[in-house]
Order: sequence, then C-alpha cells, then structure tokens
Amino acid sequence: MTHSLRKPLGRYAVLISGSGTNLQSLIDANERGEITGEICVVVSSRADAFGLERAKRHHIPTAVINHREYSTREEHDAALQAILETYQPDLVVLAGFMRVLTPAFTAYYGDRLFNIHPSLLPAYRGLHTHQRVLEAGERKHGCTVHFTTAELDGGPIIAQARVPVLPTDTESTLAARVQKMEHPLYTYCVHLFMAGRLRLDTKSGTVLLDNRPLIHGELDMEWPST
Ligand code: NHR
Ligand code: GAR
Repeated sequence: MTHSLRKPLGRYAVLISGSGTNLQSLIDANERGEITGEICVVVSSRADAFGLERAKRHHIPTAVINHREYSTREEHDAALQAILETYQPDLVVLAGFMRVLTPAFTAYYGDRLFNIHPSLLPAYRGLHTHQRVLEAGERKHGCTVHFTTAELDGGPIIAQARVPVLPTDTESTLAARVQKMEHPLYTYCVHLFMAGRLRLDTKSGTVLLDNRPLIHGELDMEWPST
C-alpha cells in the first residue's frame, strides 16, 4: 500500500506538566473539526497540572505519572509507554511536558513524537528560554515544532513562528506573545500529521510534506507586524 492511499490517522496522546493552554487549543481545534483525529489520553507529569482539569471537562481519559515514584528514568519511561500503549496513539504530542525522555522512549515513538519548544531552534535549547532571550538582548524570538529525538530540542524541525521582542517586554509579556503563536502553529502541525500529510523519514531525518521534502520555512508563521 502506498503512503498516499493510507487511511487518515485517528488518535493522538498529549503529554503535559502544567497549565495546558496548548492542550486547550488542540481540544478546541478538534471540536471545530480542524484536526482529523481525537485525543485518546492526556498524561501529566504532575498531579496538580491544570491541564488535567481541561481534559476532564472534555471527557478525555487522563493519567498522572510522577517521576518520584520511579528510581530510574528508564523505569519511568517504561511506565509512561505502558500507559500510552493501552491507547495505541498514532501520534504523541509533548505540550509543555517537562521531563527529559530516554533514548529508548524517543526511539520507540521516534517518527510520531512532537514537541513544541519556546525558542527559535537551534537557538536557546533547554529551559528558561524567555529569560535568556531577554538577557541576550535579542530582537526576535518565537517557538518551534519539531520531531523529538534523544538529542534534547535537537530533532528535525517542522515549523517555527517568529515574534518581535519589544523594549518594554518582561518575561511574562514575552512568554504570552510566544504562546499566542504556539497555539495555531501546533494545531496546524498536528492536523497535517493526523491527516497523513506530514511525516518523518527516519533514515534521512527529512521531514516530508505530501511525500516530498519540506521546503525550509514553508509552514512557518509570522507575528502580524501592525
Ligand atoms: N526528551 C527528549 N529526549 N528530547 C527532547 O527534545 C525533549 C524531551 C523531553 C521534553 C521538551 C523540552 C522543551 O521543549 C522536551 C524535549 C524539559 C527539560 C528539562 O531539563 C528540557 C527540555 C524540555 C523539557 N527537564 C528537567 C529534567 O530533569 C526537569 C525540569 C523540571 O521539572 O522543571 O527532566 O524545552
Ligand atoms: C509552552 O510555552 C511550551 O512551549 C513550553 O511550556 C509552555 C507550556 O504551556 N514548553 C517547555 O518549556 C518545555 N520545556 P501550556 O501548558 O500552557 O501549554
């Protein structure tokens, strides 16, 4: 069977640790029919994540996986994988998930594991990106959707959204501007994957759109300038 004849995919899982505004925008897009697929489970690394409430309100199954209950990252990720496998997701979406995943986990889900990172990768990998961008006096910032690999924030890039850094910005005003762009950017990337239009050729590390290599920047979004 060729790729183009494949049936549209159906189910995706969302992994969170906090507020879950990206989760909410995915739920809203699902309900508007903008994504060809449903959220099968939301897994949180924290029992007090507000995103769990968002999932429950929409009758989406939830689970909590607390790293303190596991003595190694391998055991933690095996437990996470076991929960996910009961739902057989076609895609696993990291949406503000704060635990670094093991190579075994990223290898298992390697061609169907998304992350959204709050910087214009490859710049500012890791944590506290807004603060570091302000300290460096950057004039541009943004977010990146990428396939997740063992290399932290280093996987193949799918799409980016750019926002200006204003002279009056604080960490919270800048984070809010970035997050406003995260929501449509992530929704669109998840839609393309779930519709079977976007995939990763793991051998070459090339992102494919409609069976041809993605052109650099073609899915990117810009902050409206006026
Ligand atoms: N795992 C792998 N293997 N590769 C990536 O690219 C990953 C990943 C897990 C999460 C999200 C990421 C981000 O977008 C992400 C990408 C957490 C940390 C971290 O240092 C770093 C990057 C990201 C998420 N976490 C600490 C840890 O020890 C815990 C920090 C905390 O709990 O506050 O895991 O930025
Ligand atoms: C988002 O800005 C996301 O890019 C970032 O956390 C926020 C989650 O917000 N991710 C990371 O920092 C990963 N280390 P949300 O819970 O409201 O979607």
